[in-house]
Amino acid sequence: MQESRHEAAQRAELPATTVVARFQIGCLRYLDQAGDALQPLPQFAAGPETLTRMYQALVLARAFDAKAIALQRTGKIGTYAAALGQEAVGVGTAFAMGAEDVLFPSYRESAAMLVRGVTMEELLLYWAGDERGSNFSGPRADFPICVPVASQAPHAAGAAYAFKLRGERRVAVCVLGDGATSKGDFYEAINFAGVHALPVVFVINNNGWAISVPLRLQTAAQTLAQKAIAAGVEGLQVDGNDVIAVRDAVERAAAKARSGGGPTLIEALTYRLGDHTTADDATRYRDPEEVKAQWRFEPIARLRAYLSGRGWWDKEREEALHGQCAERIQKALDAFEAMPPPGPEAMFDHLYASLPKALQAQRARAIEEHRRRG
Ligand SMILES: Cc1ncc(C[n+]2csc(CCOP(=O)(O)OP(=O)(O)O)c2C)c(N)n1
Repeated sequence: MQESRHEAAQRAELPATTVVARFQIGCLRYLDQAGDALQPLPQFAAGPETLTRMYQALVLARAFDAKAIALQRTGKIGTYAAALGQEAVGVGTAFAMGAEDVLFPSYRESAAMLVRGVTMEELLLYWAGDERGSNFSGPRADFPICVPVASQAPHAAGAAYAFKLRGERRVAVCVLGDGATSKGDFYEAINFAGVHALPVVFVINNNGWAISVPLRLQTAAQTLAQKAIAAGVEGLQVDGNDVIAVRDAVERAAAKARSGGGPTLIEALTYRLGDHTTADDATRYRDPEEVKAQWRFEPIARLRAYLSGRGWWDKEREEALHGQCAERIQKALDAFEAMPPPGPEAMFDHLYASLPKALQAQRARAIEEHRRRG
């Protein structure tokens, strides 16, 4: 059919494309790699108290990780996922949370869990395969360690939905790896969170690797933060080796969520300095030069340099802190080793709200057999 003069005129006036939206992703950083402030620090960093506590938490997390790896090597616990180099993501996130908020951690978040009040003994129990380690004496509402990649994201969105329905001013904080942002669970969770303006903060612990898969093979996107935009969620990057920046970004996102402002996705840029887990050997797929270069950016030396530069930290305090950490870890280890193993019924007891008949019979048999063997 021939085009009318009117249609032709309309077509001529329309530009070929129209820009309907523009986005930008910012990256927040307070301390450079030498520990010098790049801009005025947030209020919590004005004096030595809070920053010193954050520093202590970083050092404790690293010391705990090192001990856990040693315990795995001697067969006392199972496979362990350390956070060497990524401690600031966990510490900054946990310091930004209120006691009433709920953490949804992956398996690499011991630093955050320790700050939240999960005990080292509980963590050791968990990694030794004892589920009593997930029954936190401290943060009772925090979710247990999540090993299935990204499956904690819908849980977090669901909990945030419940907070909203109940009118509770609480925030769900979900920590995921960069590889987790390739999963459907992640997209479903951020989409749901965006639609319902839920009080949830997603923190992407972007350590550059998903086991042996580098980030460039994980996504073609320029940033992971921009994935939020498609869900109508605010997305930003933060220097994940700058604990002040992590805390500030998560604190602001949590405050926004608490006051009804909806979800935020924060991509924390960091680097995994160690193996994926104790079952991994990263030298098989990663250039040692890359790792060496990344050590210059690690978070602990950075904060120590800032504190020392202000006269808030020195060698004596550093030595004393290492001694205290070793002592605390040893005490937890002693308690862990003194803990009698769970009975055979433990593997049945937390599976179902009410155990199906067939499993009830198996449970009874397991207890009986265990009793007979003494
Ligand atoms: C649903 C699911 N698929 C596969 C795995 C096996 N797996 C364990 S860790 C991992 C990589 C995760 O990488 P990332 O999300 O970047 O977290 P990181 O370990 O680097 O902290 C995979 C694929 C799993 N645990 N769960």
